[in-house]
Amino acid sequence: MTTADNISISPKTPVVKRAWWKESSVYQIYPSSFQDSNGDGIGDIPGIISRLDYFQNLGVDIVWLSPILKSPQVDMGYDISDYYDIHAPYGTREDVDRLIEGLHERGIKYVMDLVVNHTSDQHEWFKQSRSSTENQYRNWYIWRKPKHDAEGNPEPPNNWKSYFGGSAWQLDPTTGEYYLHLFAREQPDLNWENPAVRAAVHDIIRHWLNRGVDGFRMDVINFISKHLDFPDAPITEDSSQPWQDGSMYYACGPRLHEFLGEIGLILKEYDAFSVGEMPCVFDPVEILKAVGFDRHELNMVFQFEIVDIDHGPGGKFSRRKWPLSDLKSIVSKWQTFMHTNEGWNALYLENHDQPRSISRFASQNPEHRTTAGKMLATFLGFQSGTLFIYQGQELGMVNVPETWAIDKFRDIEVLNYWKDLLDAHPNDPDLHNSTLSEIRFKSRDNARTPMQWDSSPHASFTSADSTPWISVNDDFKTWNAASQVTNPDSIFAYWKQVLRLRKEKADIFVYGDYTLIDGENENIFAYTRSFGSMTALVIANFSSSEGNIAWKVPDAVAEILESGRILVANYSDSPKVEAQDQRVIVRPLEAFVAFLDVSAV
Ligand code: ISL
Ligand code: CA
Repeated sequence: MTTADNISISPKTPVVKRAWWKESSVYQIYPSSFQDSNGDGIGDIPGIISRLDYFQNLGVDIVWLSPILKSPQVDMGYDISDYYDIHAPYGTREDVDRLIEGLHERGIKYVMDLVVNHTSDQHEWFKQSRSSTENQYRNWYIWRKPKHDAEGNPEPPNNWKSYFGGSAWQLDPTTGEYYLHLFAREQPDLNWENPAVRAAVHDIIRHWLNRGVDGFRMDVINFISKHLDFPDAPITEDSSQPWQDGSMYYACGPRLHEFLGEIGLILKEYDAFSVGEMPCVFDPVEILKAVGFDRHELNMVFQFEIVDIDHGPGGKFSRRKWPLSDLKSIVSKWQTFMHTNEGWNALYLENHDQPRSISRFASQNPEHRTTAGKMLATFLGFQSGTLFIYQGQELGMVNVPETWAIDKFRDIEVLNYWKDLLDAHPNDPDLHNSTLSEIRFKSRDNARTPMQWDSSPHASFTSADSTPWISVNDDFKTWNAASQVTNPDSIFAYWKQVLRLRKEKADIFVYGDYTLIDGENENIFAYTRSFGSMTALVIANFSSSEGNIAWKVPDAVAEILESGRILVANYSDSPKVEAQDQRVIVRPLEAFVAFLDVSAV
């Protein structure tokens, strides 16, 4: 079957093509929160260099750093003012050279965050652009004339909302026109229609590849091609709000694949790694256009369907209770589709924009926390795709404490949201309290608290007498790397095992196919991976409160449980299989992988 854009959707599974980037696992570092080396309370590149052996010990193949380029840090470096210089508190270009060298010596690749949907408003291009309608950089950004209300006051050209509150358009007094900013007003969107902009981006890509970078994570890369008529968004949210979600007019826009194809040509020359971030798109056919093996655009994409699963009617800071069967449909949809159609998945539950996975998807209750961390590692780590681990996830770090008041938070998204709430509802303490608890649950700052290295002051993220830019989580005395790295029962040790198994059994865990088992069960997520004579059964019990579950083993997998062996398990004794009536007793949050190779029996 062939659809528009020459994407062929295959009715049967082809043999999955091999590639080094499919067999790799990636560790994401948030530079400001990883390791401070000079006592200013901000993580830095020399700090990362001092921890190089940690990555090797864990067993990852690639390290990705969130942005380290020069930036006024309105959005933690996702607002870049110079693509060729390093944010001074993080270090120098020479520090980056040393980092790359140290990683390469250990056989680890370096992936850089490429933020080119927008720049900082302090970038020289934007300063020029805003200075006059005649400036040669004017057309590097997206400028539109105002609309006017009945009194003749200027109004934004359309009703799109910005991700960080208010309209996505900002009136610039110098020329009386509006510019588009899908994120903060200090993050103007670049105009990719302009070939000079694309050439400048290509130069940046080549520059860093030539300097030793092995690939890129591309920030909101599906937003770079907009519908140029800028239509009003339909009213899909609270209709009293003037600003609405315009993503249907800027996500995966008309020229996206032309632009990605141009970038892909450069990446191919260097055999570089690439993962694109693509919010607002849930149709795998859309994403296959970028990640189809022979399309030569991107290796893989971060889609948002799992991490948006608990967004309620009021958006991210409202809750939605989701049944496990929803997660099963989402996972199975992407697993099967990419496998059948020569695409590829990026597997993740955490990153710098998401709350901690144990708090969000399982239970951070102390009695369950270790088991929960291992269960999620099992659930995610044996799926088909390239695996991403976010700093601290390998230690079972959790969300910020319930005691955090709003003054502890640092993220522009949350602070703007809070300010808008206070403006709209100044005298509603109940609403303030309930919102604060949503913020504690979902805020991006949950992922941004400093790495917990050991039980010394500030968890050794920074020196004892300095103040970290954001508070260390209260639980660091118990939950830290020092207590886990040498403990064979730790979450860290478990992740190590998962990573090792993916390597040792790449045929099945990287290239094998995926089948969901018992799709209706609302507690146990079970799937198989298989390749040739091998089958692995992956079981993950998401429930912590149902007690032991006597799981009727489906016929399709009974043999694996009876004759197979356990590769990895999060309870110290083996799973309890009662062979007579084909039941297995699955304990709270229990997870394991059973493996059978019939050619070896
Ligand atoms: O976390 C979000 C807001 O709730 C997401 O919508 C997020 O804004 C989206 O995933 C895009 O994220 C990326 O681009 C942003 C930056 O703030 C994020 O940190 C980055 O990952 C703008 O550059
Ligand atoms: Ca520092």
